[in-house]
Amino acid sequence: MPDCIFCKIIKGEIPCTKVYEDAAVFGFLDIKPVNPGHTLVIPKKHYENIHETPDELLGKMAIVAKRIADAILKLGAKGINIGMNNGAVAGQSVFHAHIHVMPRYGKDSFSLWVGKEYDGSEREEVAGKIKNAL
Ligand code: DGP
Repeated sequence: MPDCIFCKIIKGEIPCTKVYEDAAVFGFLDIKPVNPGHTLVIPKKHYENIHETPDELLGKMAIVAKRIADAILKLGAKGINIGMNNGAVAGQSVFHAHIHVMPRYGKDSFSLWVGKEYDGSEREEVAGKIKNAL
């Protein structure tokens, strides 16, 4: 994709700090890390999000994300958040699929969502709809 920042990074047209590369998957440090070591794992081929990414490739990305998370833990992180934003409304700002691997140390600016309550039969209804849509 000519205008994609991450495609340009893979092609070497934009510099990055690479931590991993194989035939299909690329890993590099996020320019705005939650904490040092925050890594983005991306497919070399352009897919916009999780929905477009073929299952086998997504599996390879997940395995690389786990390996990087294992390495970061060995270096002293106390935990790891793995995240993927899909769609602008979900916070995706770069539309080339990527998994965030985020080291956690206990004190940082990262905040998790606050859950809300279901109304009446809503929980069963939504579960039924999801099961039917699978
Ligand atoms: P998201 O909001 O999930 O689409 O995350 C995109 C991430 O990409 C964001 O945390 C910042 C990072 N990012 C954006 N542009 C660049 C870049 O040019 N280089 C690097 N290393 N990271 C970038």
